[in-house]
Amino acid sequence: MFCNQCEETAKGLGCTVRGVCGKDKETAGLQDVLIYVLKGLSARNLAAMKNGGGNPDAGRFVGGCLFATLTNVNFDPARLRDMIREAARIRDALPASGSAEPDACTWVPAGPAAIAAKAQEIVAARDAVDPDLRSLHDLLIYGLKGIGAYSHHAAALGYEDQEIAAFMQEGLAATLQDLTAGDMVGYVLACGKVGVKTFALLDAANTTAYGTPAITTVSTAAGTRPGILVTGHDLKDLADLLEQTRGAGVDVYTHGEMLPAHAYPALAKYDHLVGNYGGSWPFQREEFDRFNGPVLVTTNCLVPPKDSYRDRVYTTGLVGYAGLKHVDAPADGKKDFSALIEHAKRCEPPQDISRGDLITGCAHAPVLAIADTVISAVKSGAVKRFVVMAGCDGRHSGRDYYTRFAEALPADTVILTAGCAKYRYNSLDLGDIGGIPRVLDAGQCNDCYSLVVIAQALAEAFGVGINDLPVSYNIAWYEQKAVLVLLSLLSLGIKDITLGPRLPAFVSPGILKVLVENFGIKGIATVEEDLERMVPGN
Ligand code: FSO
Ligand code: SF4
Repeated sequence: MFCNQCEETAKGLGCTVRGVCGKDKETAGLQDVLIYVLKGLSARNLAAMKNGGGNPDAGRFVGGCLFATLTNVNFDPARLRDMIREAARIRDALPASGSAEPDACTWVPAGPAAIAAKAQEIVAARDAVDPDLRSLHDLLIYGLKGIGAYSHHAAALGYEDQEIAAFMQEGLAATLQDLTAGDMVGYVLACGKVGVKTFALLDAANTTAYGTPAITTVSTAAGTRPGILVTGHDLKDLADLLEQTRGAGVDVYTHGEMLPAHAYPALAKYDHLVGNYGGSWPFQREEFDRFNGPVLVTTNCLVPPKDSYRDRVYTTGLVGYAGLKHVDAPADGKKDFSALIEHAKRCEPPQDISRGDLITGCAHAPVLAIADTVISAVKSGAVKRFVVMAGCDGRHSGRDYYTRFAEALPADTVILTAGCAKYRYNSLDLGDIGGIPRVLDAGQCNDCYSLVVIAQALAEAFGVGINDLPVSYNIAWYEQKAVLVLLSLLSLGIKDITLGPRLPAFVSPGILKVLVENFGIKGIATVEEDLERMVPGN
């Protein structure tokens, strides 16, 4: 196996024996083969569409499969094998696009041995590719995985966009062609642009379905009734579960990236959505243990479970892990959570691990509603700088850098955040500036879109360019959705982003040079050095 797609990749180079995330060799190979067949499917479908035919539903399928290969989503070989078979079936139902089709368009996943051999071949073929070109291929594929994930969430709420669906297929098919590094740079930047479009689509889907978020205080205290913990990013799963648990005598708690759900009126209206439990995904093994009740995992990040709570974990959607219970989506889309709800009733209430109240819901609409206050605070000098500290959390102890950085920021700075990186500092008592919380949490990682909308509105209000605002970027990344966030920020022309805790292993020295020279990307150093650079004269 070879996988280098996340920040925690072995030795900062690549996982070759077993993933640090827990992904084994077989699963890694199946994910590689799935991407390979998706490339062939995409090439065929694009050719067919050019001729007025094609499969209009292929984009949705491709997006879902890309999502399944994202870090910490699907560890289940049987499910991945089914996806490979289905991808080949959809591909083979399309007309061949000529005699010189690439192998990805015609190769047949005849059985486990053929798939395993193909997986080995795919890894070996990487060595033959120029390192910079390979780096651009990786960057594109990982950005596409982000698009696949976010477009899947939007599609669950009925929001689809043919341009986004087509771009996923164009990007995949591009990696089969003999393109120059320059061409591939074009695709990578286009991926960022389509990323912005995807974020906007999901924002529209979420706010239409669940209302405009409001700045909300969320309790982290445990109640006295049995509970169900919902983790991941899928708001629809949470909404359906809340409806099905009405009057059932159990409480529902959010975990990790579900925290912003409390800010949506159509979700907050349920009295039995009582609070947020625990922190970010890397701490789930201790927290799920202490929760005592069932846990519904709607998306990443799933960490291989401990035996002590394994029977209480239910996966759904694209999440998979052999041996865990899975809640399927039937054809009518209505998931049945009754087994999980009955399970909860037999459980003890959660142990209390509260960390005080948390503030969330600082999305573009509620923040722009107080734009006058924010603008006056900047003009008066009460707010000297905004620091965007969005992105992911992770396991490594070095991530305490972000806690120390947040603590060291001067009292006249405001943190803008989204994603699970915030758990490193959202329970610190950083106070407010004239009523503006010093940590403005826009929501999930996809709500980085809100941060962009806020920055664009501020730039317009002050009549300056986006890079001339008193805003610094100190982004933490872990998996491929954060790669898409980064590409989207670059596509908007945002410069001088600091990225950490480690730079991506898949960025070659040559491509890093391009990113540094054209966009001013930097890695983190010490808190003191970075503070001096990002908040000059603090
Ligand atoms: Fe966190 Fe995991 Fe949202 Fe990522 S839960 S790390 S960017 O998958 O998705 O922020
Ligand atoms: Fe390794 Fe990350 Fe890939 Fe898992 S997702 S195998 S930890 S690089």
